[in-house]
Amino acid sequence: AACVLGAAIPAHAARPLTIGFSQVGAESEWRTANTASIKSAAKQAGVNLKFADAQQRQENQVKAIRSFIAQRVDVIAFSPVVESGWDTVLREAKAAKIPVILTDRAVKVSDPSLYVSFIGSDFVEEGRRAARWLSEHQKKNPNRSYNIVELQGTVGSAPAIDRKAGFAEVINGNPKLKIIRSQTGDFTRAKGKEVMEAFLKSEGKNINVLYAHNDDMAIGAIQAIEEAGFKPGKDILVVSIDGVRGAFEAMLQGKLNVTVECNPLLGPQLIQTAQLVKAGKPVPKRIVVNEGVFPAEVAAREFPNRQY
Ligand code: GYE
Repeated sequence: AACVLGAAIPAHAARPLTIGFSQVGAESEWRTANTASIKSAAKQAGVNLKFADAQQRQENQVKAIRSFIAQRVDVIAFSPVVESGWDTVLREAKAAKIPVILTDRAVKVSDPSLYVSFIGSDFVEEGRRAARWLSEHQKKNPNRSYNIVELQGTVGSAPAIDRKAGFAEVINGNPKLKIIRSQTGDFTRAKGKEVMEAFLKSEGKNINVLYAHNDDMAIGAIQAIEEAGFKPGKDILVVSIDGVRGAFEAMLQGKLNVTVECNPLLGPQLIQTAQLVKAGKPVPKRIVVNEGVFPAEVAAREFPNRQY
């Protein structure tokens, strides 16, 4: 572009970077924090962000990506609701020479060159961490057996598949830890409560542990446990993942035993990666987020430091 007023502004600096971002939805506290992080990082960097909410539906994400291609955005980023079924639309983006960055959730594609980078957590490790906490607890009560009910995340999503696998990997060798029921609660409070009610109806006192793939489902389930006349955190141990504010509040009330951290504040890394990609610089194919584990004993100390 020509410099009309004579100031020496290079052409690339005159035009802000445009990113099209397709978000999963607004299903959880985690997701709300993730969306806020991406929007604020974009704003701070002067990036033009086109944001689309897919309401947990893959077809909406495919439509959004196609519209970003039609609008010729500089970079497409998205958090894929499920792992499979992306080959066609990602090939369309590649043909249009628009680089794609995955955030939060991974995809299964035949050709890894269909995206430039994946920024997100190690969900298998999160599942292992949840199970390790439970194994430690069981070791302190060596004569007891624990029947576990599992609330899975969205069917076909990377965090549901991986958190299930990581947890199973750790408990499998231990005959005292057994999953007796496992069903999806779609990562929401309402579904978590509903499915826990069904578990309680059929299994009642047999349930010793709830493992929820996210805090929101655990929080919904805690309500169901209380309504059924049991004490969450005591009669039924509650183990979950994310580390959101609501989980810390539940721990402080003695209703949740542990949350494994999954950091949603991916905005700054996403924007930075998009800027590097646009500038033609190399970026790592996989960027893993650092995370911790918070048992209820440390909740009071950690609570003031929480940013989401
Ligand atoms: O754990 C859950 C959310 O993909 C890591 O999605 C994310 C998960 C998160 O709805 O709360």
